Amino acid sequence: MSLIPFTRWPDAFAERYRQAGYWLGKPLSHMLAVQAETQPEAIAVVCGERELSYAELDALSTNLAQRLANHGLGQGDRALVQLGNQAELYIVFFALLKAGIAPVNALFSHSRLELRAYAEQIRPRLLIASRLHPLFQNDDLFLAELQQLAGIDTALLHADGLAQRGLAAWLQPVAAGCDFAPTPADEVAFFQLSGGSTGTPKLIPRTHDDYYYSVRRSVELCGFDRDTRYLCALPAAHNFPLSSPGALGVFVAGGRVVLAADPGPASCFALIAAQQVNVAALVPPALSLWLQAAPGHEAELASLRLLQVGGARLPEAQARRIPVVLGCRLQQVFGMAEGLVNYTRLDDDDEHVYLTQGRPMSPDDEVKVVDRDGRPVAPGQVGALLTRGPYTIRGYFQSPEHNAQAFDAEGFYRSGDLVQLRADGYLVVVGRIKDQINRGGEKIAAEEVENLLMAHPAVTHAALVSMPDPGMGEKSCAFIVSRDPTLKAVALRKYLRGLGLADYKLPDRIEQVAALPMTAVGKVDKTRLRRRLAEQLTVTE
Ligand code: J2J
Repeated sequence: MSLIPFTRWPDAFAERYRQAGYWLGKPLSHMLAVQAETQPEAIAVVCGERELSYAELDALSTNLAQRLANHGLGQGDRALVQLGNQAELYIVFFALLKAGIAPVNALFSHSRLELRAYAEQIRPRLLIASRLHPLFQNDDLFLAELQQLAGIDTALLHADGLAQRGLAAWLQPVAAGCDFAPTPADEVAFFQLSGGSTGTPKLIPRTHDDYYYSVRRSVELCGFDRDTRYLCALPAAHNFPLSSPGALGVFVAGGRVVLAADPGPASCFALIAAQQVNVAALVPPALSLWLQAAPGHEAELASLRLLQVGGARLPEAQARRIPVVLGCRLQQVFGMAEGLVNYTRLDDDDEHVYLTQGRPMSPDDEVKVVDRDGRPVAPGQVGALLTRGPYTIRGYFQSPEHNAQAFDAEGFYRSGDLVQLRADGYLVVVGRIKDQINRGGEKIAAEEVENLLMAHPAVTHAALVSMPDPGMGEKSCAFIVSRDPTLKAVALRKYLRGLGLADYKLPDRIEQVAALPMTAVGKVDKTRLRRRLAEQLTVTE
C-alpha cells in the first residue's frame, strides 16, 4: 500500500534533527506503550463518571486497531474523525495511529462544509463520528452523502444504538487476525487543521517524528510529570490542548487528563475541585469568564498551579489578574498547528510572563522577522514572522500553489503574524497580515466566508473583516454589496448556516454598503473597512 505523499524536510535537516535526538524514529503510540508497561493501573483519562487506566486506553485502542486491520484498513488509508471531548477521541486517535491510518480530527464545532472539504482532500475510507453531533443525530442523510462523496466504506458512530455501526462494538476484544503497524516514524501520522486564510481549509501533515518531539519538548518545558492533572476544556482535537503539552503531553509524562465538555467556569471549577486539577489551558475569552466567576470560589481552585493561555492575544491587564484572582501562575503559549510553539518559561520573571508570548521551545527553531520586501527588520522592530525547525511543516497537504506563497525559498513558513523579536529571543505578537479573523482563538478564513456570501443570489461583493470585541477579542463583520436593499442580516446568516458553515464562522455583524473601498492595486481595502467600523462602533456605543 502506498504511503501518503507530503513535503519532506531536506535530508540534511532530517539528519540534523535525528542527530540532535529530536526525531526518535518511534511512533506516537509509543508514549502509550511506555505507560501501559510501567504503570498500567494509573488513570490516564477522566471523562464524566468514567476513568480509563493506561492499560485500558492501550487495550481499547489495540482492539479497535485490530478490528480495523481485520476489516482491510491499514497503512496509507485515511480517516475522517469528529468526536467531542470524550475519552473515545483518544482511544480512536491511538487506534488509528497503531493501525497506520492517518486521521483528520475535525473540531466538534465543524459542520457540513468543513467535513466535506476535509473528506474531499483526504478521501478517507473510514469515518468515525458521533451521534451526539447534530449532523449525525437524526437521520443518516449526511452520512450517506459523505460516504458517496469520498468513497468511505466504513462508518462507525459513537453512542449509536445500532450494533453493527456502533463504535462501542468495535472496541471489544477480538481474536488476532491481520497484522497491523503504525506508519514509519518519518511518514504522515495524522493531519492537523490549519486556521487558514484561503477558500478551503488546508490540511497539515504531521509525522510521528516531528509531533512526538514537539510534545516531549513541551513536557520538559512545562514540567509535566506523573502528578500532572490536566484539565482539557478546549476542543480536545485542537493542536493546543492536544500537544502543547496538552493531553499527549500528559500521556508522555504519565499524568491524568480530566475532560471537560466546555471551558465554562461552572463546570470547570467543580471538576478542578473534584479531580484536584493542577494545570489547565484556556483561550483568552474563557479566561475572562473564569476571572469574573472566581471570586468566592477560591477553595475550589486551590489545587490549580499553572494556567496556560494561548490561541489569541492576551491583554496584559488580564494576564496580571491571574495570580491574584485564580491563585496560580500564568504561562503564555503562542503556537500554531503548522508547528512552531513559543512558551514563557516557568521560571521567567513577571515582565516576560505578562508582556511577551514566550520564546521558541526548541534550540533548533529558526525565526526570521522581515519587512514587506522580505528583508530582516532591525532587532525589536515589528515585522512578519517566518519560521522553520524540527516540528514545523515544509508544506500543506496537496497545495502546491498555496505552498509557493506560504513558504519562502529556504523552506521557512510564513505564519502571517506580525511580531517583535526582542534581543532576549522573546516574541511579542502585535498583529497579523493574514486574511483571518481570530475570534477568541477560533480562526476564520475571510475568503472562505466571502465566497459563500457571494454565492447568495443578491450579493455581488463581500468582505469579511475583524472588529474589536471586549469578550472575544475579535468578532467578524461582513461588508456586503447587495442587489436587494431589504436583505436582512438574519436571512444571510440563515443562508450561510443552510450551506453548512460552522456557527463560529457566521458573521457577527453584517453591513450593507453601496460599494467596497479599493486599494490602488485593485484589492478590497480592508484597512479602511476596519477603520470605518471602529468609527461606527465608537459612535454607537
Ligand atoms: C496571539 N496570537 C496567537 C498568542 C496563537 C498552542 C497554542 C495556540 C495554538 C494555536 C497552537 C497566540 N497570542 N498567544 O496550535 O499548539 C494565533 C497566531 C497563530 C495562530 C495559530 C498551539 N497563539 N495565536 O492557536 O493553528 O495568529 O494554533 O499564527 O489555531 O493563532 O492558530 P492555531
